[in-house]
Amino acid sequence: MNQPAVRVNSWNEWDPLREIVVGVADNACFEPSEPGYRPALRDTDAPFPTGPKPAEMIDRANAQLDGLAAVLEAQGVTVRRPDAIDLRSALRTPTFEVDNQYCVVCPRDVMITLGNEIVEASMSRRARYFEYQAYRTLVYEYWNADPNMVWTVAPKPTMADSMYRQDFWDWPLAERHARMHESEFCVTQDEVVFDAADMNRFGRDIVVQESMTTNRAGIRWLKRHLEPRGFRVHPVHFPLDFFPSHIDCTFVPLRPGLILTNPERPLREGEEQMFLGNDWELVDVPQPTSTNEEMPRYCQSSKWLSMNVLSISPTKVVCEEREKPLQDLLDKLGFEVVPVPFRDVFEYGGSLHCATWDVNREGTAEDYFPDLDYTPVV
Ligand code: ABU
Repeated sequence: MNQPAVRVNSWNEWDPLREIVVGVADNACFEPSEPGYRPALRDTDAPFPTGPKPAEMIDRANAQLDGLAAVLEAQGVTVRRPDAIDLRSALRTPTFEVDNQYCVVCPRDVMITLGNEIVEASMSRRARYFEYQAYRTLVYEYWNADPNMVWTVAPKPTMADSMYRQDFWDWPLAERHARMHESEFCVTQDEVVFDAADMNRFGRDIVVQESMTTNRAGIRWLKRHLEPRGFRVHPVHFPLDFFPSHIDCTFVPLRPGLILTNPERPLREGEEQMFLGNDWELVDVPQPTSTNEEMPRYCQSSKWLSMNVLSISPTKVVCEEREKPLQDLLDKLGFEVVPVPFRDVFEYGGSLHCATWDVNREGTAEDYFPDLDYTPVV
């Protein structure tokens, strides 16, 4: 069968899904400690493991990733997979060295589709600098097949020691609380730094979280790049999240007019106005079924992976199978819920939204914020 000419088209997080990439756990390693990241065990001060992950852990994660792929295919969605690249060798670049890479389980962190454009993020961590390579076969395929597809690679930062604020990791919680409105984290403001998963897509409006993985220079780059293409880019902040990284466990749009919100991470005062003033409802999710302490042993993400759901359409959502309180809320809000087991994937940095990257959804560039007062960068 001939493939349609338009292969790359996705404007938001909820339109009916046609084609998606699901990550793979092959060759995954424990994430190394580096200036932009300090993995730690939850239950002990023992050192975090290093090097390749054991085969049985990888097999368990792959079984759940394959399970998600099968569920999506049964829903009529085309599922693609990244290349299983070598992640186990040490890297040495002119500006940094790292013992091994991490994994290619979470395409959402690296790749984003903005209409007919695919953007490869700059990334913020050394062990993830070359992760884009796992997606290049797919990107070339889309680029060769779709004459309207635009492919953009964001500037690569040095990831040299000077790009990071190392004392960040030692700030006591009281100091973090006192500094919570400063939005200064482990990356400095000198270079363009962003992970793709700090963005939500709402048609022509892109919301981007300032975080440990996205700095103000990164947001400036996104504005200058996207505004001439008709997008409006809105920085947002969640000051009570002292270690913010990726917006999709904090602020999750599910259909026009509805965003799931994290009750422990409210928006900075005033930032909710853009949404409330345009008839969007912000609905707090229930507490997750696990506390942070009960999350899988090597998982570095928070309990709020519970709300890291994936929309198949504006009426159908894939949700982790244990998260019954959230499933009940989604049901009350009128969604059909597709439960999927996914906890064995958590230690690879995410849940259902993180582990996917939608390349094609039905729909076009809509304006969901008609009453917005917006001044583009000059
Ligand atoms: N990669 C998403 C993790 C976000 C969180 O831990 O809340």
